[in-house]
Amino acid sequence: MRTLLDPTRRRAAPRARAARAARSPAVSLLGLLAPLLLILALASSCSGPKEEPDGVKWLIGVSHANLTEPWRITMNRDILSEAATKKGLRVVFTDAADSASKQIDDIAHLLKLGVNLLIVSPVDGDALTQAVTAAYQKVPVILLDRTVEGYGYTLYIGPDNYFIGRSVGAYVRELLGPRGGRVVEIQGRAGSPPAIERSTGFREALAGRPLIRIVDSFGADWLRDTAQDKFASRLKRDGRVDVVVAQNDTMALGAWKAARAAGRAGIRFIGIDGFSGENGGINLVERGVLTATFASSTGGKQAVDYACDILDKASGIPKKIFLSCRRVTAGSLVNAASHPPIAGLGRRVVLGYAQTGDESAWRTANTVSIKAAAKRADIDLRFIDCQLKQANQIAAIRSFIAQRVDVIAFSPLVETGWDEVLREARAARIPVILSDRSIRSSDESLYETFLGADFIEEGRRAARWLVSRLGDHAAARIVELRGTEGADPAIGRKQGFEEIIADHPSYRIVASVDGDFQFSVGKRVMSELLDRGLRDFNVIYAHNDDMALGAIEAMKERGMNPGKDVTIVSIDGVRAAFQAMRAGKLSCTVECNPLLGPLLMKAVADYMSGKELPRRIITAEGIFPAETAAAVLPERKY
Ligand code: GZL
Repeated sequence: MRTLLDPTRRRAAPRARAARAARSPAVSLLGLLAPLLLILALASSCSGPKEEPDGVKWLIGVSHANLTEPWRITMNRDILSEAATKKGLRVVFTDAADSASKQIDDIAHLLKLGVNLLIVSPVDGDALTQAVTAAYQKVPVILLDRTVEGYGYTLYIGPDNYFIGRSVGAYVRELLGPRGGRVVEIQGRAGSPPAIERSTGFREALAGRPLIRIVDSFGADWLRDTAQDKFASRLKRDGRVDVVVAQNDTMALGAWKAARAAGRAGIRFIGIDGFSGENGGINLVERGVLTATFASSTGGKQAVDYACDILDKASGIPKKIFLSCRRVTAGSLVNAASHPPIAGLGRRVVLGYAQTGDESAWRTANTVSIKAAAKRADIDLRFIDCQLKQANQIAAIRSFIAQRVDVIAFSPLVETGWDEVLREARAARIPVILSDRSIRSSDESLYETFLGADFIEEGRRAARWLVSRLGDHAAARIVELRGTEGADPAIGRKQGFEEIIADHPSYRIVASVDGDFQFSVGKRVMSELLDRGLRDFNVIYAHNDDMALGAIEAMKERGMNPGKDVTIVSIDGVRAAFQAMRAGKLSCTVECNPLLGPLLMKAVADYMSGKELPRRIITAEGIFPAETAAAVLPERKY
């Protein structure tokens, strides 16, 4: 592995030239003096096009925001170590030194260099939006840590800062117990998204515990010395502190140093990051400096992993990945590394899947995808169709526990009512993956990951399209056909839709009925509304295509003209919706991708091979107005 300065900084250069540059020792010396652009040559397992004579198949450009913060240095290290496991992969780095305009130049330069894929960790999401979106027209782009406006990128990978904040809060509750105590919060850079999200999650987790008081909160720019100085003066002013929660380990260390210099014992320090190595969070917990750290990965490894999948055109690439975090305390250090590797099993992995039922075309496609992907991955799938009954899903999960399957996955019919059975799975040490729909529970540890769509965003997309079609001030009288009462997608799609129309007072929901995500129920409830005389509406918003298609039938039977007199927008994007759009009956469908099988099997395999799963995996989706139907229909996969 060699790290070198790129001599082509000012000139466009083909990949082969970059490869040659990486082998020049003279350049290596320059690299130490002026680390503008660094090149790394590695051996790899990405497949891809035929290897060039110099052994390079793919060139990946990485544009860093800076290489000074410990987080970013570790991210860089993670990228390097993961890339070192891949064959024929070369990585080129740039460091924007925290300047957005420099980063825009860096991206242009990397493109000129002929990179096959870009990994960008933006200095500032807004300022980088245009450059990233333009780059995405040319090559796949993975965003790391921060995202840009809109969807002009291939994949976003970042921490779930809100979840990290909540996890820290839950720990502080445990630590201080019912007697409570005084907490000082040290935030990162004031106003930065991770600082805000961590703080919000933290405070939310402490809600309802008035005896735990956040007595002070200040920013220290993610830096140890700043935290040390600020906490020293805080202690001078008022030394009554029980716990310090710092938004990274380095600042926690700074605060600890200040306490030690002031001769203060008994304060407990909590950090976030959990890096390995000297003065990393793990080491600080080992030395008793920190009571706990919350270890979350930088996403560097995952970015390289997915880069290879993207370049190899693997199926099931998600749109967003939010990484998980793990609490590390002195007591949990021993078993910090988690699961058994698949190789040690000596048999096929067994996956139990409790499906909701077969309520819609989306669900049928989902089931086919899961079964096919399990077969392809050689996973022993035990699949139960739970016929739209929560009790059946609970019974299915219990039967999987009794069979001692390796992993349980399910699509929860409704959000609540799962705690008991999932605690049983946890007691049996069987990991649970939520597929397609999520649950609501105060216990975040009941499942490993949730993979599926962003339902709130789907609702927003439907409403945004409607407003763009009818106009900002149109008198829209909307009939809403809701999905199953209490189901995650029904709740999210309603929330997102209402959020957007709230800014348009002329948009009103005049009727909202439960259609249970089914064609037959959608048709029945729409028939009932019409038979009761409802005519004063000009929009239908259905939480899935099947209900919209049922409503279309009901209207046609009553001599109405769906798609003409009434604008109809629904969610899913199944073939039948495209056919209805081509026939002029449906106006728009917002895609919700049911092809979750490959993502699920990847998650199962990753878990079994000991990798930490992300907290949330969000699928890639589009929006299709009727005008696009004829062109898109032939390519639809479901
Ligand atoms: C969405 C999924 C919903 C689909 C319906 O991820 O849960 O359930 O939109 C389906 O069509 O029945």
